[in-house]
Amino acid sequence: MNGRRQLSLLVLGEGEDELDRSCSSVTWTLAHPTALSQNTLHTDGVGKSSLVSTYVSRHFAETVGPVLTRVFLPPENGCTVTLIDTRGGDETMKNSHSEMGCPFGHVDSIVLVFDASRVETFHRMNNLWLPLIEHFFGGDVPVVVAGNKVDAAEDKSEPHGAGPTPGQIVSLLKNFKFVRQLIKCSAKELFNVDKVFREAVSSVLYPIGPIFDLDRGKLTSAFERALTRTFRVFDVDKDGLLSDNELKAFQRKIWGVALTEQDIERWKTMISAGCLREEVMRDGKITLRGFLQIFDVLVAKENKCSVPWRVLSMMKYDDDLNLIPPEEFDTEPELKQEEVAYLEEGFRQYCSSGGMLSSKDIQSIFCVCDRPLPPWDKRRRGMFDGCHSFPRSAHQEVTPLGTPECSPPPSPTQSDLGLSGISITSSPLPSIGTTSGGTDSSPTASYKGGPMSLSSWLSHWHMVCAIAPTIAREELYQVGYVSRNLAQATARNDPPTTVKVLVLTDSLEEKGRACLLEQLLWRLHGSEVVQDGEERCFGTTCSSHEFEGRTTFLVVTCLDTITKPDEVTALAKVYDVVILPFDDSESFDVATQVEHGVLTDEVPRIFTSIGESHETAEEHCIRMDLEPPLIISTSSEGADELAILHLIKCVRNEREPVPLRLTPHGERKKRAKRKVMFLGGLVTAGIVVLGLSALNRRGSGQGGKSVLGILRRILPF
Ligand SMILES: Nc1nc2c(ncn2[C@@H]2O[C@H](COP(=O)(O)OP(=O)(O)OP(=O)(O)O)[C@@H](O)[C@H]2O)c(=O)[nH]1
Ligand SMILES: [Mg+2]
Repeated sequence: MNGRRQLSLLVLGEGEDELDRSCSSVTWTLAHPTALSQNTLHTDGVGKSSLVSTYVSRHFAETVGPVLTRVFLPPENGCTVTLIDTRGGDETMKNSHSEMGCPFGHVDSIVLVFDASRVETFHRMNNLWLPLIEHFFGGDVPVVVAGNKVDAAEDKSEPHGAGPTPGQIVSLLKNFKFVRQLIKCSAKELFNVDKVFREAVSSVLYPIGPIFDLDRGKLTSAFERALTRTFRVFDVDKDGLLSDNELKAFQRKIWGVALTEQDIERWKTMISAGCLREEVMRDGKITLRGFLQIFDVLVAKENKCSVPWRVLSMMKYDDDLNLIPPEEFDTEPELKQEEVAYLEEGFRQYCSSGGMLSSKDIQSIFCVCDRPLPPWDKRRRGMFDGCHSFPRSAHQEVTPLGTPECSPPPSPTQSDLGLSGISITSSPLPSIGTTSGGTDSSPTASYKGGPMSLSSWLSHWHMVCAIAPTIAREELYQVGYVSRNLAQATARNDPPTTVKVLVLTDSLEEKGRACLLEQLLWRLHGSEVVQDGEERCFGTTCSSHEFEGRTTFLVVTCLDTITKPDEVTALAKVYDVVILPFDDSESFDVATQVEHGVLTDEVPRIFTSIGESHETAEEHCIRMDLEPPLIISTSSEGADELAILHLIKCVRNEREPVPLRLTPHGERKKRAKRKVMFLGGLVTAGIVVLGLSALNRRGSGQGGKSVLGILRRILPF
């Protein structure tokens, strides 16, 4: 619903004697030629003042002043209304120029009155008043046409009284799209007077423009998008249809009341009434097309714009039909079970062939978003500005290890890896407010990636969530996911399904390390990378791996230059393990500098070398009570998989029979902690024993059962 709270309604139309002197007074230029009738002898006004007066006083007065002063109506639904009566269409308006603005000040809506008993007033409205309004307001202000004095018109013997024919009315509505309604009324008989003003207010509060394209005669694409998302939210069983129960849930959410069986039948009849070529019902359930059809009928045929706006408001859309995100999203850099389940369901619902999502399927999933492209599409890279990384595999396939049937992703080009992606935020978890649009993210942009397997689909989401949790959640929300806050989704004792690895190095030139990074980032995914010593190696990828009967998503983010150590320190805490790569003693020095300069003691880390081990590194790890360096062989078959398994084990540390040592002096600290706990326990036990013996002494003096005596019987001392 439009957020306006103070509305001004202008009441316009012919006045007394107007027709006789009108021609000479029209001096302004109009886009439409004026053909003015001069043959009438009527002198009465069309009843503007009478309408206002009757509406306010609920009584028809035979005589009213020529022009009423501004009428301020008491607030209704939090909205105040001012009625502005005018005299005989007012010379001021006719003699004004549009550049000077409307002579009556700001106007939200216009009630244009004609006399239904005098057809010439209708023609004059058509030829003079409506072009004049268009000239002044450019079609931006909605107009409700009131055909007053129907009581007098009905006295006449003509088929339509003396008023306009239906054909003339249709042509008026066609020519002037800003005319929202034509209502027959009578101030004298208090017939439809309320309706005239109510509709004039509604036309402002529930504007038709954003939801219905009057030129094309169909719902706007923005409104269809919003409705499609709404349909998805209520299609709980994800069969692409709305069952009666789902329809009831929709009704309850929007209007807070339950639907009756008759209501449902009425809706279904309404849907089937339209002669559409597309399927509107299937197995007694409503298809998306059918759902859209309901709103088409409501707006185009029943002129009930308040219903669509109610739906939009309840579904959290603003006046421009942008989805308003909730105050805050979850910042957990790992997808919840509930979210993963939703994505899996979505995959199954949309994959059209062979268990893979085609680019068209992906486009269908994202068609409800403002920008119908997945967040990893490189054209949306701008949204990751301010995040610590952007998806390295943007616009490419991420192929799970060991599935050679999928073609390898193309090598990233230099332009894919613009420097903007590595900007490091002051906060490790970016907020939505910092995002900005990508370069080419127009709503018509089509997605070219795919086909995508289920694990690849999930990998992409895990990756986006690891880089920017709030962005991932906002995208999920946009495609129709609404968190049900299931308790089990948050309570998780299971091992994590996502393993987040941060690779840190502080040198660009070293080929060995660059190669190692490429190993981790790309060879893990079975892709060939053209090695270039100059190439920057940063970004984030994700791949899925079967481990101990569970799918684990490995998210690898690589930062190969550390310009803001404080920020990297904060970032490292979000990751499960940090990899410090090296390949000789010199690069090992760099790795230890990174370790000391950036990592705090509680951050798990592992030194990783290519090819062979190095003595200094091993000594360092022993001294720090860390795992020995992880060696990744570039030549031996299956080395990558071993490295991955090792990384996964690192994160599931607590599950290993012998825990891996990933934090410096972790074991020593644990032993010290145990010792403190043991000593603490001893001291506590001593205090308890002393206390009890004191009690015992007192108790035995009184002849009662001593506490120590009882304890002695239970405990073996
Ligand atoms: N029969 C009938 N007469 C009406 C009705 N409404 C107004 N009239 C009469 O029409 C005449 C003009 O009404 P006004 O309200 O003064 O018209 P107006 O449009 O304000 O005219 P100006 O102030 O001169 O611009 C009066 O004699 C009213 O009594 C109606 O619904 N039915
Ligand atoms: Mg008047």
